[in-house]
Amino acid sequence: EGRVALVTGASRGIGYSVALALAEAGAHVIATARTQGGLEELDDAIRAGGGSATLVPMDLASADGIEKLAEAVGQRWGKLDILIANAGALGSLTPAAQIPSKVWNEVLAVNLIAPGRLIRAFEALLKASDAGRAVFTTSGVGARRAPAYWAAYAASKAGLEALVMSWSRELADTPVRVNLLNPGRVRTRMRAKAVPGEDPQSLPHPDEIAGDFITLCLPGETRHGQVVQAGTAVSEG
Ligand code: NJP
Repeated sequence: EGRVALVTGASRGIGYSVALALAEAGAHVIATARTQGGLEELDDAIRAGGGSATLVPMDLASADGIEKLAEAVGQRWGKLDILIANAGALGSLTPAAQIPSKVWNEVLAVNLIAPGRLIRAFEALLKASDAGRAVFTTSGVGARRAPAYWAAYAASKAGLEALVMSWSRELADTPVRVNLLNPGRVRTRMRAKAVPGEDPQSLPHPDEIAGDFITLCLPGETRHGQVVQAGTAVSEG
């Protein structure tokens, strides 16, 4: 109750479900993504459940959207209780030697640089909360498991983990708790693009893993600087 949560990648998939679950738990949700229609659908669902949201259509790769958002959040609430940095881009699965610059730019901008800019823009507001919580959506694909043709995505998630681990150490003596969550395989548009032909019904729905994000955001949560595996997940991401 009374908590303010920012969720990136809230227009569909995992972010949509996490945003809805946070609103159901009483948080005011600031929902961001590029697709207005998805955000509006989320807003309708949150309102139907008696919750409230602020929609911020934004390309995370754009020049100063994150910084402007932090300024607006600071002016309105003076704090941020929960940051869910979840937006992700798969790019295209391509031999490493043939990854187009456009793909490198998108994948690194969304998966690595945007989380870095979220950290820069929101650290002070998370510290202004009495129990600031940040959860970054990572993947089973990264430095330790980098399948052929996944080079750009794997490199971006490996970088994300290094970024968040390093930042978590800087915050060790503050009340802010920072973790990464590996959702495992989840029934979303990204998964369908990554593994065409897979039966979607064999995968958990995003609603089934939203609770794992919520748990990491509870004021009593003590985990910090960890890569947490979603409960229903199988070992491969
Ligand atoms: O994917 P999808 P998921 N600016 O494609 C947003 C990780 N993960 O829910 O802008 C702003 O349904 C996009 O919004 P829009 C994965 O790496 C998943 O599966 O409207 N937002 C949408 O809301 C990612 O970090 C699986 O297109 C941008 C969201 O991101 C996270 O889970 C396995 C954007 C993507 O929704 C959520 O992915 C795994 C931009 N430039 C890790 N680009 C899995 N599903 O199995 C994208 O290991 N978004």
